[in-house]
Amino acid sequence: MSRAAEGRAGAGGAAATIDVDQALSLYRQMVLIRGVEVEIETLHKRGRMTGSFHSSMGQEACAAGVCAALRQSDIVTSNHRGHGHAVAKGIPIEGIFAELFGRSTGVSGGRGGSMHLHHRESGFLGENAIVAGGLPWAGGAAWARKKRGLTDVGVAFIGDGGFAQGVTHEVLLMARYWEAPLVIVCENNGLAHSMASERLFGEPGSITRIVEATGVRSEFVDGRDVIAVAETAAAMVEHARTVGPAFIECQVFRVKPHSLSDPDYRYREKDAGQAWLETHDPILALRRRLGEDQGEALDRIDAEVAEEVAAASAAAEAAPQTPVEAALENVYLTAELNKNG
Ligand SMILES: Cc1ncc(C[n+]2csc(CCOP(=O)(O)OP(=O)(O)O)c2C)c(N)n1
Ligand SMILES: [Mg+2]
Repeated sequence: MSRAAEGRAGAGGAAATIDVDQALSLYRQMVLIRGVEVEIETLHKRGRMTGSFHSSMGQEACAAGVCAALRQSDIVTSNHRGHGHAVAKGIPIEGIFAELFGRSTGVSGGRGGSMHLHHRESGFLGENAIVAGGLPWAGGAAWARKKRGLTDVGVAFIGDGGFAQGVTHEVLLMARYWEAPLVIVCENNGLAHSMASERLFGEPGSITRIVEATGVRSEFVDGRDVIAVAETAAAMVEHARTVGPAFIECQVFRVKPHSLSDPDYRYREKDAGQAWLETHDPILALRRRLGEDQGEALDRIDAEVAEEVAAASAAAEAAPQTPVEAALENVYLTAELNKNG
Protein backbone atom coordinates (compact mmCIF):
# COMPACT_ATOMS: atom_id res chain seq x y z
CA MET A 1 0.00 0.00 0.00
CA SER A 2 1.39 3.41 -0.87
CA ARG A 3 1.96 6.02 1.81
CA ALA A 4 -0.91 8.04 0.46
CA ALA A 5 -3.40 5.23 0.72
CA GLU A 6 -2.25 4.40 4.23
CA GLY A 7 -2.84 8.03 5.06
CA ARG A 8 -5.92 10.06 4.36
CA ALA A 9 -7.26 7.69 1.75
CA GLY A 10 -6.95 4.62 3.91
CA ALA A 11 -6.37 3.28 7.34
CA GLY A 12 -4.42 6.19 8.80
CA GLY A 13 -0.65 6.63 8.73
CA ALA A 14 2.16 8.70 7.34
CA ALA A 15 1.90 11.90 5.33
CA ALA A 16 -0.47 11.46 2.42
CA THR A 17 -0.57 13.26 -0.86
CA ILE A 18 -3.87 11.82 -2.03
CA ASP A 19 -6.99 12.20 0.07
CA VAL A 20 -10.21 10.22 0.00
CA ASP A 21 -11.95 12.58 -2.42
CA GLN A 22 -9.07 12.31 -4.86
CA ALA A 23 -9.07 8.52 -4.47
CA LEU A 24 -12.80 8.46 -5.21
CA SER A 25 -12.22 10.61 -8.26
CA LEU A 26 -9.53 8.18 -9.48
CA TYR A 27 -11.98 5.34 -8.86
CA ARG A 28 -14.67 7.11 -10.90
CA GLN A 29 -12.24 7.66 -13.74
CA MET A 30 -11.23 3.97 -13.85
CA VAL A 31 -14.85 2.81 -13.69
CA LEU A 32 -15.73 5.23 -16.49
CA ILE A 33 -12.91 3.93 -18.72
CA ARG A 34 -13.95 0.33 -18.01
CA GLY A 35 -17.62 1.15 -18.61
CA VAL A 36 -16.93 2.85 -21.93
CA GLU A 37 -14.81 -0.04 -23.20
CA VAL A 38 -17.19 -2.76 -22.03
CA GLU A 39 -20.00 -0.90 -23.80
CA ILE A 40 -17.90 -0.63 -26.98
CA GLU A 41 -17.16 -4.36 -26.89
CA THR A 42 -20.83 -5.18 -26.34
CA LEU A 43 -21.86 -2.96 -29.26
CA HIS A 44 -19.35 -4.71 -31.51
CA LYS A 45 -20.58 -8.12 -30.45
CA ARG A 46 -24.16 -7.08 -31.20
CA GLY A 47 -23.10 -5.87 -34.64
CA ARG A 48 -24.08 -2.27 -33.90
CA MET A 49 -20.53 -0.96 -34.11
CA THR A 50 -18.09 -2.02 -36.80
CA GLY A 51 -14.33 -2.13 -37.30
CA SER A 52 -12.08 -3.40 -34.55
CA PHE A 53 -10.74 -1.91 -31.34
CA HIS A 54 -8.00 -2.42 -28.77
CA SER A 55 -9.30 -2.67 -25.25
CA SER A 56 -7.28 -1.27 -22.37
CA MET A 57 -9.12 -3.34 -19.78
CA GLY A 58 -6.80 -3.88 -16.81
CA GLN A 59 -4.67 -0.84 -17.69
CA GLU A 60 -7.12 1.81 -16.43
CA ALA A 61 -5.02 2.83 -13.44
CA CYS A 62 -2.21 4.10 -15.65
CA ALA A 63 -4.46 6.38 -17.72
CA ALA A 64 -6.40 7.61 -14.70
CA GLY A 65 -3.36 8.13 -12.46
CA VAL A 66 -1.28 9.96 -15.05
CA CYS A 67 -4.07 12.22 -16.32
CA ALA A 68 -5.01 13.16 -12.74
CA ALA A 69 -1.70 15.04 -12.63
CA LEU A 70 -2.51 17.11 -15.71
CA ARG A 71 -4.18 20.41 -16.48
CA GLN A 72 -6.70 20.70 -19.29
CA SER A 73 -4.14 22.71 -21.29
CA ASP A 74 -1.47 20.00 -20.99
CA ILE A 75 -1.16 17.93 -24.13
CA VAL A 76 -1.62 14.16 -24.37
CA THR A 77 -0.89 11.90 -27.31
CA SER A 78 -1.78 8.27 -27.41
CA ASN A 79 -1.53 5.07 -29.40
CA HIS A 80 -3.85 2.44 -30.85
CA ARG A 81 -4.97 1.43 -27.31
CA GLY A 82 -6.05 4.93 -26.44
CA HIS A 83 -9.67 5.04 -25.27
CA GLY A 84 -8.61 5.11 -21.63
CA HIS A 85 -6.24 8.02 -22.20
CA ALA A 86 -8.93 9.91 -24.09
CA VAL A 87 -11.51 9.40 -21.34
CA ALA A 88 -9.05 10.25 -18.58
CA LYS A 89 -7.96 13.46 -20.35
CA GLY A 90 -11.57 14.55 -20.33
CA ILE A 91 -12.92 13.97 -23.82
CA PRO A 92 -16.73 13.88 -23.55
CA ILE A 93 -17.66 10.21 -23.82
CA GLU A 94 -20.64 10.87 -26.12
CA GLY A 95 -18.15 12.26 -28.65
CA ILE A 96 -16.05 9.10 -28.31
CA PHE A 97 -19.03 6.79 -28.85
CA ALA A 98 -20.23 8.90 -31.78
CA GLU A 99 -16.78 8.71 -33.34
CA LEU A 100 -16.82 4.93 -33.14
CA PHE A 101 -20.37 4.83 -34.53
CA GLY A 102 -19.20 6.92 -37.51
CA ARG A 103 -21.48 9.82 -36.60
CA SER A 104 -20.90 13.44 -37.53
CA THR A 105 -21.07 14.35 -33.81
CA GLY A 106 -17.96 12.22 -33.19
CA VAL A 107 -14.86 13.99 -31.89
CA SER A 108 -13.19 13.54 -35.28
CA GLY A 109 -16.42 14.04 -37.21
CA GLY A 110 -16.93 10.28 -37.48
CA ARG A 111 -14.06 10.03 -39.95
CA GLY A 112 -11.37 8.67 -37.65
CA GLY A 113 -12.85 5.86 -35.59
CA SER A 114 -11.31 4.06 -32.64
CA MET A 115 -7.65 4.83 -33.35
CA HIS A 116 -8.04 8.48 -34.36
CA LEU A 117 -9.74 10.18 -31.46
CA HIS A 118 -8.69 13.81 -31.30
CA HIS A 119 -10.02 16.64 -29.15
CA ARG A 120 -8.07 19.87 -28.91
CA GLU A 121 -10.43 21.37 -26.31
CA SER A 122 -9.42 18.62 -23.86
CA GLY A 123 -5.74 18.88 -24.75
CA PHE A 124 -5.91 15.52 -26.50
CA LEU A 125 -3.73 15.89 -29.57
CA GLY A 126 -4.67 12.46 -30.77
CA GLU A 127 -4.20 8.75 -30.97
CA ASN A 128 -1.91 7.22 -33.56
CA ALA A 129 -2.04 3.76 -35.10
CA ILE A 130 1.68 3.81 -35.93
CA VAL A 131 3.53 2.32 -32.98
CA ALA A 132 5.16 5.27 -31.08
CA GLY A 133 3.80 7.64 -33.74
CA GLY A 134 2.24 9.92 -31.12
CA LEU A 135 5.51 10.44 -29.27
CA PRO A 136 7.13 12.95 -31.65
CA TRP A 137 3.84 14.89 -31.64
CA ALA A 138 3.97 15.18 -27.86
CA GLY A 139 7.68 16.01 -27.94
CA GLY A 140 7.10 18.74 -30.50
CA ALA A 141 4.08 20.10 -28.63
CA ALA A 142 6.07 20.16 -25.38
CA TRP A 143 8.98 21.97 -27.01
CA ALA A 144 6.65 24.47 -28.69
CA ARG A 145 5.00 25.29 -25.37
CA LYS A 146 8.32 25.92 -23.74
CA LYS A 147 9.38 28.16 -26.64
CA ARG A 148 6.14 30.14 -26.20
CA GLY A 149 6.88 30.63 -22.51
CA LEU A 150 4.01 28.39 -21.34
CA THR A 151 4.28 25.94 -18.44
CA ASP A 152 2.18 23.20 -20.03
CA VAL A 153 3.65 19.76 -20.60
CA GLY A 154 3.29 17.15 -23.32
CA VAL A 155 2.59 13.57 -22.29
CA ALA A 156 2.98 10.65 -24.67
CA PHE A 157 1.52 7.25 -23.87
CA ILE A 158 3.37 4.48 -25.69
CA GLY A 159 3.46 0.71 -25.23
CA ASP A 160 6.48 -1.48 -24.52
CA GLY A 161 6.47 -2.16 -28.28
CA GLY A 162 6.85 1.58 -28.78
CA PHE A 163 10.13 1.46 -26.93
CA ALA A 164 11.54 -0.73 -29.71
CA GLN A 165 10.91 2.03 -32.26
CA GLY A 166 13.85 4.19 -33.30
CA VAL A 167 11.82 7.39 -33.07
CA THR A 168 11.34 6.85 -29.33
CA HIS A 169 15.07 7.07 -28.70
CA GLU A 170 15.44 10.10 -30.97
CA VAL A 171 12.66 11.97 -29.18
CA LEU A 172 14.09 11.02 -25.79
CA LEU A 173 17.51 12.42 -26.63
CA MET A 174 16.18 15.54 -28.35
CA ALA A 175 13.85 16.27 -25.42
CA ARG A 176 16.78 15.88 -23.05
CA TYR A 177 18.98 18.16 -25.16
CA TRP A 178 16.27 20.84 -25.44
CA GLU A 179 15.01 20.28 -21.88
CA ALA A 180 11.53 19.93 -23.31
CA PRO A 181 8.65 19.55 -20.82
CA LEU A 182 7.83 16.04 -22.01
CA VAL A 183 6.66 13.04 -20.00
CA ILE A 184 6.90 9.69 -21.75
CA VAL A 185 4.65 7.07 -20.20
CA CYS A 186 5.51 3.55 -21.33
CA GLU A 187 2.67 1.17 -20.53
CA ASN A 188 4.52 -2.10 -20.27
CA ASN A 189 1.81 -4.73 -20.56
CA GLY A 190 4.37 -7.44 -21.30
CA LEU A 191 3.33 -7.90 -24.91
CA ALA A 192 3.67 -6.15 -28.25
CA HIS A 193 0.90 -8.10 -29.89
CA SER A 194 2.36 -11.62 -29.49
CA MET A 195 5.99 -10.58 -28.78
CA ALA A 196 6.85 -10.90 -25.08
CA SER A 197 8.41 -7.70 -23.78
CA GLU A 198 10.85 -9.73 -21.64
CA ARG A 199 12.40 -11.21 -24.77
CA LEU A 200 13.30 -7.74 -26.01
CA PHE A 201 14.04 -5.79 -22.86
CA GLY A 202 14.24 -8.23 -19.96
CA GLU A 203 12.16 -8.10 -16.81
CA PRO A 204 9.78 -5.25 -16.01
CA GLY A 205 11.84 -2.26 -14.87
CA SER A 206 14.54 -2.84 -17.48
CA ILE A 207 13.13 -0.18 -19.79
CA THR A 208 13.39 2.30 -16.91
CA ARG A 209 17.06 1.45 -16.49
CA ILE A 210 17.73 1.97 -20.20
CA VAL A 211 16.20 5.47 -19.96
CA GLU A 212 18.02 6.21 -16.71
CA ALA A 213 21.27 5.67 -18.54
CA THR A 214 20.45 8.65 -20.78
CA GLY A 215 20.22 10.91 -17.73
CA VAL A 216 16.48 11.46 -18.13
CA ARG A 217 14.63 11.20 -14.83
CA SER A 218 12.88 7.82 -14.76
CA GLU A 219 10.52 5.93 -12.49
CA PHE A 220 9.09 2.43 -12.55
CA VAL A 221 5.62 2.05 -11.07
CA ASP A 222 3.11 -0.72 -10.47
CA GLY A 223 0.34 0.15 -12.90
CA ARG A 224 -2.26 -1.77 -10.92
CA ASP A 225 -1.96 0.73 -8.10
CA VAL A 226 -3.71 3.91 -9.20
CA ILE A 227 -2.57 5.85 -6.16
CA ALA A 228 1.07 4.95 -6.74
CA VAL A 229 0.66 5.94 -10.40
CA ALA A 230 -0.96 9.26 -9.48
CA GLU A 231 1.79 10.10 -6.99
CA THR A 232 4.56 9.15 -9.41
CA ALA A 233 2.91 11.06 -12.24
CA ALA A 234 2.49 14.19 -10.09
CA ALA A 235 6.22 14.19 -9.34
CA MET A 236 7.24 13.52 -12.93
CA VAL A 237 4.88 16.10 -14.41
CA GLU A 238 6.22 18.66 -11.97
CA HIS A 239 9.76 17.71 -13.01
CA ALA A 240 8.84 18.17 -16.67
CA ARG A 241 7.22 21.55 -15.98
CA THR A 242 10.20 22.89 -14.12
CA VAL A 243 13.29 20.97 -15.25
CA GLY A 244 13.00 18.80 -18.34
CA PRO A 245 11.83 15.45 -19.68
CA ALA A 246 10.76 12.57 -17.49
CA PHE A 247 9.96 8.92 -18.10
CA ILE A 248 7.56 6.53 -16.39
CA GLU A 249 7.44 2.79 -17.00
CA CYS A 250 4.07 1.63 -15.80
CA GLN A 251 3.74 -2.12 -15.37
CA VAL A 252 0.28 -3.14 -16.50
CA PHE A 253 -1.49 -6.18 -17.91
CA ARG A 254 -3.50 -6.52 -21.07
CA VAL A 255 -6.63 -8.41 -20.07
CA LYS A 256 -8.21 -8.69 -23.51
CA PRO A 257 -6.65 -10.05 -26.70
CA HIS A 258 -4.60 -7.53 -28.72
CA SER A 259 -7.73 -6.50 -30.62
CA LEU A 260 -11.22 -7.87 -31.10
CA SER A 261 -10.03 -10.17 -33.86
CA ASP A 262 -6.89 -11.53 -32.15
CA PRO A 263 -6.63 -15.24 -31.25
CA ASP A 264 -4.46 -14.69 -28.16
CA TYR A 265 -4.79 -18.33 -27.07
CA ARG A 266 -2.08 -19.01 -29.66
CA TYR A 267 0.61 -17.19 -27.70
CA ARG A 268 -0.58 -17.16 -24.11
CA GLU A 269 -2.59 -19.32 -21.81
CA LYS A 270 -6.27 -19.39 -22.73
CA ASP A 271 -8.26 -17.07 -20.45
CA ALA A 272 -5.06 -15.59 -19.00
CA GLY A 273 -6.70 -12.16 -19.04
CA GLN A 274 -9.76 -13.19 -17.10
CA ALA A 275 -7.64 -15.04 -14.55
CA TRP A 276 -5.49 -11.95 -14.02
CA LEU A 277 -8.51 -9.71 -13.64
CA GLU A 278 -9.97 -11.90 -10.93
CA THR A 279 -6.88 -11.46 -8.77
CA HIS A 280 -5.37 -8.12 -9.82
CA ASP A 281 -8.17 -5.85 -11.03
CA PRO A 282 -7.01 -2.28 -10.26
CA ILE A 283 -10.61 -1.16 -9.72
CA LEU A 284 -11.32 -3.86 -7.13
CA ALA A 285 -7.93 -3.19 -5.54
CA LEU A 286 -8.86 0.45 -4.91
CA ARG A 287 -12.28 -0.59 -3.67
CA ARG A 288 -10.67 -2.91 -1.14
CA ARG A 289 -8.17 -0.27 -0.10
CA LEU A 290 -10.83 2.36 0.51
CA GLY A 291 -12.72 -0.15 2.62
CA GLU A 292 -16.26 -0.57 3.87
CA ASP A 293 -16.46 3.06 4.97
CA GLN A 294 -16.58 4.17 1.36
CA GLY A 295 -18.81 1.30 0.17
CA GLU A 296 -21.87 3.49 -0.37
CA ALA A 297 -19.91 6.21 -2.17
CA LEU A 298 -18.31 3.61 -4.44
CA ASP A 299 -21.66 1.96 -5.22
CA ARG A 300 -23.07 5.38 -6.05
CA ILE A 301 -20.20 6.04 -8.45
CA ASP A 302 -20.77 2.65 -10.13
CA ALA A 303 -24.46 3.44 -10.64
CA GLU A 304 -23.86 7.00 -11.86
CA VAL A 305 -21.20 5.89 -14.34
CA ALA A 306 -23.41 3.07 -15.67
CA GLU A 307 -26.17 5.60 -16.30
CA GLU A 308 -23.77 8.10 -17.89
CA VAL A 309 -22.33 5.45 -20.24
CA ALA A 310 -25.74 4.14 -21.31
CA ALA A 311 -27.06 7.66 -21.99
CA ALA A 312 -23.96 8.72 -23.93
CA SER A 313 -23.96 5.55 -26.02
CA ALA A 314 -27.66 5.88 -26.88
CA ALA A 315 -27.38 9.59 -27.76
CA ALA A 316 -24.32 8.91 -29.93
CA GLU A 317 -26.03 6.09 -31.82
CA ALA A 318 -29.07 8.30 -32.50
CA ALA A 319 -26.94 11.06 -34.11
CA PRO A 320 -26.78 11.42 -37.91
CA GLN A 321 -24.26 9.35 -39.82
CA THR A 322 -21.23 11.12 -41.25
CA PRO A 323 -22.00 11.75 -44.93
CA VAL A 324 -19.71 10.07 -47.44
CA GLU A 325 -18.88 13.48 -48.93
CA ALA A 326 -17.23 14.44 -45.61
CA ALA A 327 -14.64 11.68 -45.91
CA LEU A 328 -11.93 13.93 -47.31
CA GLU A 329 -12.50 16.88 -44.98
CA ASN A 330 -9.36 17.79 -43.01
CA VAL A 331 -7.21 15.49 -45.14
CA TYR A 332 -5.65 18.18 -47.31
CA LEU A 333 -4.38 21.48 -45.94
CA THR A 334 -6.74 24.36 -46.63
CA ALA A 335 -6.42 28.05 -45.76
CA GLU A 336 -8.97 27.53 -42.98
CA LEU A 337 -7.09 24.55 -41.48
CA ASN A 338 -3.80 26.39 -41.75
CA LYS A 339 -5.27 29.34 -39.84
CA ASN A 340 -6.50 27.08 -37.01
CA GLY A 341 -3.44 24.83 -37.09
C1 LIG B 1 5.36 1.04 -36.98
C2 LIG B 1 4.38 -0.06 -36.74
N1 LIG B 1 4.81 -1.35 -36.75
C3 LIG B 1 3.93 -2.36 -36.53
C4 LIG B 1 2.61 -2.10 -36.32
C5 LIG B 1 1.62 -3.23 -36.05
N2 LIG B 1 1.28 -3.21 -34.62
C6 LIG B 1 0.15 -2.62 -34.20
S1 LIG B 1 0.01 -2.66 -32.52
C7 LIG B 1 1.47 -3.51 -32.37
C8 LIG B 1 1.98 -3.91 -31.03
C9 LIG B 1 2.20 -2.74 -30.16
O1 LIG B 1 2.62 -3.14 -28.89
P1 LIG B 1 2.74 -2.11 -27.75
O2 LIG B 1 3.38 -0.86 -28.24
O3 LIG B 1 3.41 -2.81 -26.61
O4 LIG B 1 1.24 -1.73 -27.38
P2 LIG B 1 0.09 -2.69 -26.82
O5 LIG B 1 -0.64 -3.20 -28.02
O6 LIG B 1 0.71 -3.76 -26.04
O7 LIG B 1 -0.77 -1.79 -26.00
C10 LIG B 1 2.04 -3.73 -33.62
C11 LIG B 1 3.32 -4.42 -33.81
C12 LIG B 1 2.19 -0.73 -36.34
N3 LIG B 1 0.94 -0.39 -36.13
N4 LIG B 1 3.10 0.26 -36.53
MG1 LIG C 1 2.55 -3.79 -25.03
